[in-house]
Amino acid sequence: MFEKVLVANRGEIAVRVIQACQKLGVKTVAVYSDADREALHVQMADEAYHIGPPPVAQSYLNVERIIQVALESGAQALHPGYGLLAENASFARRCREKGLIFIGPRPEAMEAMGFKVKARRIMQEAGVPIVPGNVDGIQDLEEAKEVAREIGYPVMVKASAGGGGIGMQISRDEKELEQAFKMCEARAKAYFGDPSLYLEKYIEEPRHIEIQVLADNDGHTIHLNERECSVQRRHQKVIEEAPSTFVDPELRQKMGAAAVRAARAIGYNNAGTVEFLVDPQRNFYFLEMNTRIQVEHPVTEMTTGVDLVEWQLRIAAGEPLTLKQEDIGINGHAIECRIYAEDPDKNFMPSPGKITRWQVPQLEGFRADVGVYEGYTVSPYYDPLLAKFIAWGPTRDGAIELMLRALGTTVVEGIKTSIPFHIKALQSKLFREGRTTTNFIDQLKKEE
Ligand code: MV4
Repeated sequence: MFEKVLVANRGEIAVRVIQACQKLGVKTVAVYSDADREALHVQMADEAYHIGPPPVAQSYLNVERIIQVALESGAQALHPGYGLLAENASFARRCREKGLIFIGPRPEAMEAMGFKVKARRIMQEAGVPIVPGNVDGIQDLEEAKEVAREIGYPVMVKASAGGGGIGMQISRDEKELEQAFKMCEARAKAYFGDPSLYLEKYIEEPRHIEIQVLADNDGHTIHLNERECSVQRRHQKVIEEAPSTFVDPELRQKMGAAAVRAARAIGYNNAGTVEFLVDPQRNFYFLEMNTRIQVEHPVTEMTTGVDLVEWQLRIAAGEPLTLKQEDIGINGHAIECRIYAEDPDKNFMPSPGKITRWQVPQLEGFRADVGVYEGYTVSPYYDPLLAKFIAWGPTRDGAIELMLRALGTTVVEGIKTSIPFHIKALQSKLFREGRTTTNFIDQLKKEE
């Protein structure tokens, strides 16, 4: 195992990674910006180094400075967490050049998944179902119209270089396609510096269900079941759970096998997630692969008993994955609520500021992954995720009850949080009945 690891992140995920290192007896190095001098991850690490001013471009994305700190501190490896540098293949390459181990997949695997059309082609060849559409880019509007006629309306125009819903639009007829094409082209160019687009059949009322995978450096690959992540707001996940109420054992087996094929097709190593859209008839389609640890990984940990961050470290250190597919079961049910510094009464407007009171209960089966503390000031510079609440129960109802108890007894003062939204959501008939589709939040408003 490594002696020392640099954690190239901040907030709750930096804390989570530091805890995993502590469990394995690994020393930790934190990095921080001017805005994070008082941050929890800095206090928890064995050493901490200042890397720049608050904007991420000058601090947490400052590749050369972070690598310099890693080398100076004597760290052998670097954990990128999620976001920031986590899916940056050239950063992973730079680490390798400098003799540092990047705790994540090989840069080649990241690159294979970074470009959507390429990823679709690889998946199609590997026998992983993809959304009907084209696997070569589209040259112009005329070609788009042709492809749309073939697959049938409605279609979705997407950016080849894209992700996260940016530069993506539905077209229900040829006239809408003309507008969407122009719009998406401009967005794709602005956001990704690449205007190329492709088309997919539009899947109505889809669910977002993803499969966790683990693979060691020798290609031994397993899946750890699904997470249901359909409850989202503007492509930002809000509540996640495992298992999904929509997935039966047969579908789980099929999706799991497809996810393993996807990982093998790109020679994947370390922890990863294969995202699928699932339609109301339970057809599933590959959407993208996330080549990092994800925010919602704890619901998988709590239902499988597998510590995913620990395995990330072990695999990166060259250990074989000793878990076998038949070792992975599902124990009970887990739900995660993302606690953001946002005001749900003001259209989820960010609510930075000083936390004057922070009291989170300790309950059996309840886990809180926290990045803040009482007296800490939430900076407007970063993602407003304060903490994640994860509740486990032998049944889904049990998990919901425990989460409601935790949310109801948490005291936060000084800033607004998304806690009132979560209480409303978990109490709704819609959520209780497991009707957690991608339009859950709109439907919740109607139910009120
Ligand atoms: C789709 C879709 C319907 N049909 N693709 C949104 C984010 C991006 N990763 C993919 N997304 C979608 N792609 C086809 N062909 C609907 C969505 C979508 C969505 C997907 C998962 C969770 C929430 C969503 C909210 C709006 C749209």
